[in-house]
Amino acid sequence: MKSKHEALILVDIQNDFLPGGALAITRGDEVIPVANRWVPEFDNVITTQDWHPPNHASFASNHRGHRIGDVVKVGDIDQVLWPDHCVQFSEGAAFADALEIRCDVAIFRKGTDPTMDSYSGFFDNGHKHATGLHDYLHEHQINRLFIMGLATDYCVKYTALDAAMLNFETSVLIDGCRSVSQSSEDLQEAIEEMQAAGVEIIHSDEIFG
Ligand code: VGL
Ligand code: ZN
Repeated sequence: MKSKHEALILVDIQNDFLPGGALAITRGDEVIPVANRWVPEFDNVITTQDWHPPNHASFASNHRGHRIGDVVKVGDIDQVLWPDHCVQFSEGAAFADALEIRCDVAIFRKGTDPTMDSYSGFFDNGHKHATGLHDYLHEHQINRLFIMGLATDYCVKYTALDAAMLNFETSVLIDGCRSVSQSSEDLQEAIEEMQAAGVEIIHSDEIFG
């Protein structure tokens, strides 16, 4: 690694996605040591941070008569309803304590618009508003991305799909990801969707041995 043109993107490694958190992902904490092993290998480390206002449209609590897991229309977009999570400035929205990120990490917050969710680190789900990540990568002449974090089937997948669509050479470090769905078919589907878009799926062992 250590090429100026490469970046590591750590997706949403936040307390609420870890065991005990508001939107706990099974074994989500296992991505932390993988991240800590990769961070020193990169000149450019970027994190995304799910960062919702309390009245966010993705929270079931903001839809009377609906429950977590329901799918509703928000505008013309299908929105899965989640428990309240990653509320701005809350402990749940903070990065995992054990994550060893340097103070020079670049942070891109997403999901800040109360009316629109944002799984991807690049754009909201309607592809209307950019987070600034694309401009940042362009300004820093970064063309190769390694992506890992939470969750494989949501924010990692959509970040990787947008990265490939924007013509970045994109790899997902799959051992550094965990999924919301515990179905192996759902995981396989997410992997195939990324591969079909040109994303390379790799395992840390292939690089570290
Ligand atoms: C995520 C659901 C809701 C994620 C964020 O980080 O994958 N999933 N908000
Ligand atoms: Zn969210």
